[in-house]
Amino acid sequence: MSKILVTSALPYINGVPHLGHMVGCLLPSDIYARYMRMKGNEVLYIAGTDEHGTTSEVGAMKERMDVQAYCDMYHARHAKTYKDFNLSFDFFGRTSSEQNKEITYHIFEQLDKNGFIDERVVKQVYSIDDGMFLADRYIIGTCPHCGYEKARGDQCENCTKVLEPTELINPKSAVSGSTRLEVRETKHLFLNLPKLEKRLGEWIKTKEPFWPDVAYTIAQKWLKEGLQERCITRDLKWGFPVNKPGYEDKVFYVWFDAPIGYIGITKQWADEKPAERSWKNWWLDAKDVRHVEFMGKDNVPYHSITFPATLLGTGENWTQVDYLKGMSYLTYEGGKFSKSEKRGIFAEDAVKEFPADYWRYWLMSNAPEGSDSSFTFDLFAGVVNKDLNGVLGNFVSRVLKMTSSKIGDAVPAGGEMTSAEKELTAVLQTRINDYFRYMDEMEFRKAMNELRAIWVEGNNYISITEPWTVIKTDSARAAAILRVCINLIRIFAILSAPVMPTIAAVMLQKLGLSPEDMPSLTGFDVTKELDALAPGHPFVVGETLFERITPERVNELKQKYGSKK
Ligand code: B3M
Ligand code: ZN
Repeated sequence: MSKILVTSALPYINGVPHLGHMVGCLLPSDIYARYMRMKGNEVLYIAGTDEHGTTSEVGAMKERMDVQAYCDMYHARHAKTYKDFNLSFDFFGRTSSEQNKEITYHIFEQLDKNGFIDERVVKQVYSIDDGMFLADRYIIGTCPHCGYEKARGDQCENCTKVLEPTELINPKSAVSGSTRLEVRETKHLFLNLPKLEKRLGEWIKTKEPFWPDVAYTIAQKWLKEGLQERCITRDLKWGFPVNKPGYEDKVFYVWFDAPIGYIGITKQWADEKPAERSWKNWWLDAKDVRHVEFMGKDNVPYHSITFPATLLGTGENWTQVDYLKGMSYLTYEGGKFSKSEKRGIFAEDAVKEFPADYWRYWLMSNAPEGSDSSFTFDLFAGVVNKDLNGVLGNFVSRVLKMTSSKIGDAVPAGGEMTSAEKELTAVLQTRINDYFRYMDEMEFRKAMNELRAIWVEGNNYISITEPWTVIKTDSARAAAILRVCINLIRIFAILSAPVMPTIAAVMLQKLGLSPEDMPSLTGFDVTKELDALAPGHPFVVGETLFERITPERVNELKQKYGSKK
């Protein structure tokens, strides 16, 4: 058993998450956490809302709310959505918590003491019409590197290059659209990344075999371009006030305290039950912890460069990332998800239309790993109808109905096993091993493909053995076949549980079992598991597992959530 710390990028508090956010970090981290728990590991799965920065100040301003009240409201809304999506966080916290403030202050003090913090007078963009200094991301203009016209002042989301807002061509305020911007002088604190570059480079080398290409390539690109000092303070009100004399009226930059949030949120979790839980066991001198992080690819530089460097600069032994899973983007009906243009289905609406497990399975089967992938309602309906309804749902109802009507509502007794079962066992064991290997490697599309192939083996087996024909001449043999099939339902439920926990529980319930009865996935032996439900074990046929999505419904959904113009 190992200790695995699983973190998902902390979604910005402003606004509500859409399917792209779900598939980019929250969902894969949940599936991985559930899978690792089922293998018998000690897992701590942490996430929360990223609450500081201008995004919240501006969001609150737009909704005419006090920033704290605004964050409280959206935090609750995020938490509810993720609960509806069945995300199994051990704790869902907030970067604005007292615990995070305490740790942020500590880390800053260490960096300052060790000489990695520099004071600089900088020229910053002030918006005359907005009456405020504009945070980098609130200045929009053309990227000087790739020409993308909607680049933000902190980073170009098209070429992922990190920018200074003054580099933008034709800048304007994203708050008001005003171009009456002027550059004013203000004093700020900088993290001296160049001084940490060598240490960071050495640390990254130790991670090489464990980092998927996308993360490693992005980190290497940054190092090759040379690291720049990064400003870690801002002229804002909402945030942690800087704990250094002369800077009391400024706050830490959101990207300084957000990743520290993983630690702060772990402390929130520990503080709930201090007698049983320790945050330090996971974060400080915690040699036995493997830390796996999930995020969209635009977040990779902060997690592979800035945050690791921040932790290295403290001189303390913080848990660093061991594996970083970066995801590409999900498009919606051929374009971008856009709240302002009312295009795209948001997570809280998605679960009102269909059960969370439909989304979970679709999103992971089509995860944007390597390259972007595209969501359309046609594709979604196709997968629900074919894979879920046609393959898995159909197998379960066919087997249980046939057994119930021909033999009775219990696992049938008697009959001989033949070479068909031997072949089934061998094929399944190979496929299941592959499924586990892909899950271990976080290759989710491949894992889901394998999971579906495992369900298909059930249908193949029943087509080859034809229990409905056999029963007319050899009722004992038919009983043996159906006994194997009912045990397959249990196996399918167990294997599907990380991705479809609710459906898995319903399948188990039909067999009089609950998720607590599931065996560990470590050492999962098909021969043994095919014998788990003994003759006489009762079952209920119950409801069908999935609903079919009709073409009419697909059209309705396209109308409702926006489609290609
Ligand atoms: N809030 C960006 C995002 O939601 C940012 C991630 C922080 S992770 C510490 O994509
Ligand atoms: Zn660019």
